[in-house]
Amino acid sequence: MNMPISEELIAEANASELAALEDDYGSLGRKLERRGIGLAAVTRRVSEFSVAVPSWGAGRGGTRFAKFPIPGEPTNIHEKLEDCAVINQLGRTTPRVSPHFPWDKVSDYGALREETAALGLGFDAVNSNTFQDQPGQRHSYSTGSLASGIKATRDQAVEHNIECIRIGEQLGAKDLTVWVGDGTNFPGQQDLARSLDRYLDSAAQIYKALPDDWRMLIEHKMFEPAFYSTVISDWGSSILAAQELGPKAKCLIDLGHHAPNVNIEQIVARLHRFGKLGGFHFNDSKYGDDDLDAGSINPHQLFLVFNELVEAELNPREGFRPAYMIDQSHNVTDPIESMLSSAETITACYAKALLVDRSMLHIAQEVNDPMLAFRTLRAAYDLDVTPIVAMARFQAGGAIDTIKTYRASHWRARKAQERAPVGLGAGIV
Ligand code: LRH
Ligand code: MN
Repeated sequence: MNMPISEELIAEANASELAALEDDYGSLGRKLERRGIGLAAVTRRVSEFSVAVPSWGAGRGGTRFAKFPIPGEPTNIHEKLEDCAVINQLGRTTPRVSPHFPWDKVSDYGALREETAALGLGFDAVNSNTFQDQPGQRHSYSTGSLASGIKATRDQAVEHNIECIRIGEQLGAKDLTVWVGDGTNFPGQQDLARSLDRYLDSAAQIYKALPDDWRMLIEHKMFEPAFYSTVISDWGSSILAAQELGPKAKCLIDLGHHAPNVNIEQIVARLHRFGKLGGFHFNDSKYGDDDLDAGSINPHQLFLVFNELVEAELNPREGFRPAYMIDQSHNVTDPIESMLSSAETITACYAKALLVDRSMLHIAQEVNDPMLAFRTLRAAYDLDVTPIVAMARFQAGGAIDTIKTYRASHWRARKAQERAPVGLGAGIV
């Protein structure tokens, strides 16, 4: 494997951090021992955790107003994979990349799979795109895609999704994520029931094309780009569609796709209860689908989501294999730093959820002692688990301080010498 960052540089950086890490790790171990928890076992569980990075997150993102590129940002899938390899080499929790088509289209997917493996990476869920028109496209998605009132447009969208499955098979992926922006901006613009029926008919054709061991992950979103109604607007529409389609159809929760203050952790529990919890797009938001760094605004919510996931791990439903992926838009940071930071925050929330005294929690719930139940959860949330996450990373060959080591590598400055400048523009990519 050709690792992008020199192992010597990582070893040198770790050498100055290790003593402090061992001291913090030791004292946390003593604290957990007093709670009857073995630190080594938790560290092992944490080292088995991983989350996929979005290929589109390797570049700077933007809004409808503007995008501010940085020198040395990736300009194609090959450069995006290089940067994803940097994130995995330093952080050791992101061994898979979730690609998006046609943004990541190439002529030889076999070669792309080998190139990716040589970087120590694999592929997670593939994403289709029927929310933008491509040059030379026959039917515009301005009227929608899978739910469009125009049959030729629906057929084109179905065809594209099936093409994504075929590409994904060559890349070794096992999931297709389907998010459509289909909806309306005016009351009356489309019949709300017939729109869903058209979506279900199109989705059923995609479902039929899924290989036996594949899943279709339906991603709901409350609004944007449509601002009056969205065909798959919430978890209710998503689970009904997934139940209608069949066992290979599951629901994907993008944390930013809900109204402010929606209890997302309860949606996790509900989808799991009915065996339809398929995966996540982790990010954070304060207002809309802000695609901010995971846990940067509301880390407690992310912890509560993982609290439900650990409960789900303890009570698995058939086919329980949630796909964990990041989906963020890095408008003001170096994308590599944001994904290093987000992967650590997500892993830390999982670690905290593992440290909840579940028997105490369940007793408190049984005896209706809300304060004891809340304090039991909070006791885990208040723990500083960074020594666990850093030790797991260090033991896997990663950097103890990922961002400090990344900056010491001067990766971005080096890439600014090699890579073509990215043009000004607007939009997410
Ligand atoms: C839609 C979404 C979806 C992706 C896109 C890049 O808001 O979350 O998951 O296809 O962002
Ligand atoms: Mn998403």
